[in-house]
Amino acid sequence: MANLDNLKQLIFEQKARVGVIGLGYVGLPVACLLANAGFHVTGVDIKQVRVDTINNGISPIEGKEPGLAELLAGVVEKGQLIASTSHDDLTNADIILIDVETPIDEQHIPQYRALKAACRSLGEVIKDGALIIVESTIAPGTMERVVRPLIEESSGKKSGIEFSLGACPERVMPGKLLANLRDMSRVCGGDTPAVSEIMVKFYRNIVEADLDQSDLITAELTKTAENAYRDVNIAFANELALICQSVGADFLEVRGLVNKSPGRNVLYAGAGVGGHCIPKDPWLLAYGVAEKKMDLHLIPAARAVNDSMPQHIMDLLRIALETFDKLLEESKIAILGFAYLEESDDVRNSPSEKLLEILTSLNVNVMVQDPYVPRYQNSIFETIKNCDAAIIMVAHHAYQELDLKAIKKHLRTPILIDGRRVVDPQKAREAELHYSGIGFDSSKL
Ligand code: SAJ
Repeated sequence: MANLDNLKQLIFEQKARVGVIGLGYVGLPVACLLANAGFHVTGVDIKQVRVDTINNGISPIEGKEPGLAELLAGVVEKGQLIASTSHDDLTNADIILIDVETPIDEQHIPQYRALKAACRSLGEVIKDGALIIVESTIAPGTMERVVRPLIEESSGKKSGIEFSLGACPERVMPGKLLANLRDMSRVCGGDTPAVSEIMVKFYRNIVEADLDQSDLITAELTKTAENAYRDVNIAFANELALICQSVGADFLEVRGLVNKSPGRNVLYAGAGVGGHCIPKDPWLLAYGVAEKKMDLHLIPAARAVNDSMPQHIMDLLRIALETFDKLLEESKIAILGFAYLEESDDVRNSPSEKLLEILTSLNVNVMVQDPYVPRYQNSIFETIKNCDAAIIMVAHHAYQELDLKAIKKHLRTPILIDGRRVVDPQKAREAELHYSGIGFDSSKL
């Protein structure tokens, strides 16, 4: 059994030397917070430019991250945080966090290239007694099937004896990285109860919220399940919206009335589900149980519903164009909103990207506008000028107070498709726009 007393003392005295592999939007903030708490932190990343930027005291993270740039400059200045491209700089590390990407491929299979490379490189340099904690979101069972064997193989050491393992999935959202790290509870999944106890002591230096002790599989399951849960709930809202649309009801009215019933909380239907977590984590969860030959139904079905929403936007567009005897192929279409989330510049897995792909594949002339995405920051009116439809794909504030009369004047054909239900259908009608929205039957206007 690993002797954890020494590690416990080092953590208590804040003398434990910390390593963080992967200095992205998760690894870098956690490295800065731990350095600021008093630990000496060595961050390792494969990108030399990113390492150099950090060692110059500058944050390479895009987008607004309150407090991160100042925090990073301070800990680098004090020599508490050093970045490197070499895992050799982790030979003295007592605790190493792994924060690398864990994407899925087209067949929804996890791509662990970065994770495996980190485990192999780390294994070659770790010292006896090191604690390795994976913070990346991984499929249940990955610690057993991938992390443990790779580190044992590359280090020649025995886990639980010469090194310890933990899983502590991150719960951060772009734009609130430091706040989330401090304020969101975390599961400290240890290989043994003694390890999870040490993890709590370690994370208490930066986390003010609950730190829940558990084991490896529970930590892996919790993170993937919490995002699968959200995906299924969004899919329910989307399917209910399509039901409302088909029978002539308004989804927003039905949603409000359903949510008056105790214990109900129908989310918002929309043009689709994007981002770096929700579209991926349900597949990580499913992959984790694939070898158990469990037939999952709800989780894959929810993914299919959410992935189909851009096609429903296409259906609304075709119906609206037919009303004006317009052929899609001869039309010019404006997409308003390209980020995956309102008030964000993050475009990962954006439903707008899917819609753009569909329209482009049909040789439709498409214009795009998004106040937060640099390449699409032209004005709304420039974008929609002489277009045959304007499609709202993201609930940016800029689209919630549109001058509908001016919109109508700039469009060649007065069609407004509301993928996030941010425009009042009556006001659209008063502005003589043909309004269609997800979960709304425009024939009712
Ligand atoms: N969406 C809907 N309807 C909804 C809510 C979201 O269509 O009712 C869409 C959004 O437009 C977006 C996608 O789903 O395209 C994801 O939105 P999100 O609000 O879930 O935001 P994310 O992707 O940043 O999710 C993160 C997750 N946090 C972490 O992984 C740490 C998720 O677990 C959180 O629940 C979510 O933030 C949150 O609550 O803000």
